[in-house]
Amino acid sequence: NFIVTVFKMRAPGMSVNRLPVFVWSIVGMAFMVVFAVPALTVAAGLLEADRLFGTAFYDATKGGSALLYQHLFWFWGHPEVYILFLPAAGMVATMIPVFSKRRLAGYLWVVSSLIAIAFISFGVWVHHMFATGMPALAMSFFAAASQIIAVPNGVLFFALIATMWRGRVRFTTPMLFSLGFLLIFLLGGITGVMVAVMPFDWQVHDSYFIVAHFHYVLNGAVVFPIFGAIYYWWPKMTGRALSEALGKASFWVMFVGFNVTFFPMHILGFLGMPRRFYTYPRGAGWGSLNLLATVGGIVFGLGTGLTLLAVVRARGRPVNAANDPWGADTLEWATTSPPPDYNFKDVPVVTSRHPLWEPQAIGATAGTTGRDTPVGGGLEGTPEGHAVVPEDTYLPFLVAFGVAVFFFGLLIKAALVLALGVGAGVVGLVWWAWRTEGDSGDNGDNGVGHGDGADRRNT
Ligand code: HEM
Ligand SMILES: [Cu+2]
Repeated sequence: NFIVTVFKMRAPGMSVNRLPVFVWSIVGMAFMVVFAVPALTVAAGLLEADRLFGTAFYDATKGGSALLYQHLFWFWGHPEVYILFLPAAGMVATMIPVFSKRRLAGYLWVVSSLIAIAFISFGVWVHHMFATGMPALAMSFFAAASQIIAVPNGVLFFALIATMWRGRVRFTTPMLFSLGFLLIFLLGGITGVMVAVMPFDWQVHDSYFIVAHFHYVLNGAVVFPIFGAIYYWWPKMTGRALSEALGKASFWVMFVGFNVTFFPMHILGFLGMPRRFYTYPRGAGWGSLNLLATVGGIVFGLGTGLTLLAVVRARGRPVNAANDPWGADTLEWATTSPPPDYNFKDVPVVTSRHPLWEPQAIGATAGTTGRDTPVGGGLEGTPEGHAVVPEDTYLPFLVAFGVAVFFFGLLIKAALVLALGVGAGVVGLVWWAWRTEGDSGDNGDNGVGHGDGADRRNT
């Protein structure tokens, strides 16, 4: 969906070098999902076969290999962490320029780095298996690739710092969360490069050091940007701004709580505390740091609670957010807050990477009608025609529900439940495909820009 939308349904003039960085990050993420998730599907499929049909893909006693499972799992698992990270980086690279009142420094470099990260992250999965006793030479390639990924990350970092350096920074809530991202991801990235070094990893593997690493990257580099993005886009999504006072308080409480919780875990790892145990022996010397982490966890929870409070309080407010409350540059801020279902009555014509900072840069095509939308792509975003977007439907939910029931049936080994799941899934899928086919009709190849939309209306 994301890939087709970005490749084929861009506004006229939205050439690839004018695409917002956030959109680039979504494209990178979507391609990674396409290539990474099949490995997980296969891993789960073979596991099910071992469980149900007595095959022995993973059972070493019958000639299988447990390592095969790890390879398949981490071939998905490592790209997955960057699947989470890429959109978050895109959010930060969107917000920092807006609150620095300056174009993103090195747009081309940032976009190339995001794409490079997407590629490289498929060549590092064995760094999760350094302790499995594979040949050191084989593993060293993966160690090198893991360290190389710090290069595009560094480019991203310096571009963001340069943007702030040359700009006038406004410390709004989204900006604070973005700065929190920079600080926390820096530490998480450094511990990442540390564990990418095999001899170091052998010391800390499966210890709390790893728990510290992945919370610094996941929480710092994904959760903080998402919180910032909630404050940033909430007025656009709902027409109601969130309280800046609560937002800033939420940030500071979360930031302090986060570090108090997870920083001590680095030290606990060095002290030898293993991960994946719910308890530890009295007298191991880990007590006070764990107590500190517990207190920090409560503080962090309170901090997220402040954002929840901001969201609840905003619900009672009138819908009066301005179209572009932050003075941002990208197109979503050109329409009303919240946008109408169709986003724009007249699809904008784009002539700049920062259309709202150069108002003369927005033109408008003829209005579209009904569920009709222009189709355009290629490098230049050239209009090619138009397409009719299908009506909203709950059918994908039915398909997902069927799939979930199917897997539940496998889990409890109940054939009837399994069959019901397949039934619901297949019915949903066929029905969905059928009506999508009917919706688009055969008028997808008419030209665009006729002005009078009647000839393009879906009847
Ligand atoms: C500078 C880039 C990074 C490098 C070099 C790196 C390296 C590593 C290595 C070598 C491990 C395995 C440690 C072990 O189990 O002994 C690991 C674990 C992990 N990393 Fe990273 N990492 C990086 C960035 C990230 C990011 C951005 C995320 C998420 C957004 C992430 C999430 C995780 C997670 C969840 C684990 C633990 C997996 C498990 O349960 O065993 N890492 N990382
Ligand atoms: Cu990894």
